[in-house]
Amino acid sequence: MKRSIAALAAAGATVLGSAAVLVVPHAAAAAQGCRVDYSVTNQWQGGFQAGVKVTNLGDALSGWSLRFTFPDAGQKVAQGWNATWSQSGATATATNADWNRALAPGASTDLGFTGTTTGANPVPAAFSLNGVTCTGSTGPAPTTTSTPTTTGTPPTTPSPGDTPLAANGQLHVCGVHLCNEANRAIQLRGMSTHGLQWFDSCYNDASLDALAKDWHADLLRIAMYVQEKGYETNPAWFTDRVNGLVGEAEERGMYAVIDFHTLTPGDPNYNLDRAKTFFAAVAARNAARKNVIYEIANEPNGVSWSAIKNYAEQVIPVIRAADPDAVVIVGTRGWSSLGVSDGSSETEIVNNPVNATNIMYTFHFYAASHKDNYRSTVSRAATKLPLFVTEFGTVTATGGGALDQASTTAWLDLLDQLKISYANWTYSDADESSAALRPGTCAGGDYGTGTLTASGALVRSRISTPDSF
Ligand code: IDC
Repeated sequence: MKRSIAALAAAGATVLGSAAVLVVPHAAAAAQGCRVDYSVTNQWQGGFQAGVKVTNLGDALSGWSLRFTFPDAGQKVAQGWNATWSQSGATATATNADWNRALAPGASTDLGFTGTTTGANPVPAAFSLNGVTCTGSTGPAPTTTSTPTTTGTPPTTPSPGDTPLAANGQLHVCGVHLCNEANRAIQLRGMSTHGLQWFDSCYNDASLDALAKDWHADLLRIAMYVQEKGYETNPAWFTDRVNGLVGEAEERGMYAVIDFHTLTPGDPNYNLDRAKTFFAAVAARNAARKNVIYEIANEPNGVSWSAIKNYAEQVIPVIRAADPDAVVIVGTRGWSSLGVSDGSSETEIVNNPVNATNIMYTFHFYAASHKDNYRSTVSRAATKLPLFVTEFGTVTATGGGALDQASTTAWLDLLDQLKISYANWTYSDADESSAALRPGTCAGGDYGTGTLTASGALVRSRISTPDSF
């Protein structure tokens, strides 16, 4: 269901002409106008989710407030994002957040909310921006007959299944969080594979059973290197292996992050064509699965945020074309440090976000190398950006060195508090201290707790505690 409303109300002519004199009034009122694209993106018994795209068709705005009216006061905004939301009677108001305060002529910003409804059609009317009505329709007429039970397949309220996937179903981004089908903010905790080109033998029935049943992991991140003897050497094999592991995770009720593990070279655009080919294939294969999350570039480095954003805006549509509702995670500057390792910060993303919805941004840390200044960046950024720690280590950024238990604990406490999902590097028996399994484990085939390294034991003790879904 989509509704578009457009208006350009020229409030005060700016130019007056006569035969020979052109008069520009000194204090001409600003031209104002707006268009709203409102779509109900999901609906279920008693509730719905809506996306609201606001386009400024007038002069530049340095602050704005959007109002609209529901058909009756039975519809209520429950949780909104990318604006401050309030409601009085049937009228809802969304006021700009700090970072989307400025709207240049022609610029748009995407907001959204989840709402409750008593069953009537929840499409509102009478949109106005700063008091100026947004009128005229440019999109398909709204559906007026839909009810929660007749629009598509209503997502079932997850019954408290005994796996993370059964309990949560299809995930989506809600504000700065990852939410389950019931719109509850959740945190997923799990493990990352090592490079499949080197440690493929570590991912088998016994090891994945241990991960799901003994570790109680919610998540398997599938690290598919592109270079270093990875995907580029045999696209068919790697694509097939990734798809196979998505299925193995699904069978065990775990989510799967498909990690396009770019590292060297650091500019993801180097692999743009490969990424399009790969994601078109895996998104088509996994579109009907609810357990898939796409991570499009592991660790961009030596490259600007605008180059990363450009890459993301080309790869995301390829994924959406095949699998429209999956969450996509975008790597960040400076080895996915939100720019900090490059002397920058999250501000460049906040000011210039990727033009797409249902996305999150990657943050990575290695506990012995990245400490307080990185933690304060994450605390601050997490109020504005949806973050996902798709990779972290308990050791130094080389993947080796001593375990830093204090810093790891500080990090995981912070992520728990902020409900930020994470995966640990690595569920493998690599001969390096970041690996969770002792060297030789994968050849031996026993994945019991006796095979864990110090890092593995520490991370398992965190991951295996009950989830709060
Ligand atoms: C490291 C592996 C190491 C491998 C190297 C190759 O641990 O065995 O030889 O990659 O490139 C990252 C990367 C991740 C690194 C890891 C540790 O995403 O690929 O793995 N790390 O250096 N970012 C920060 C640290």
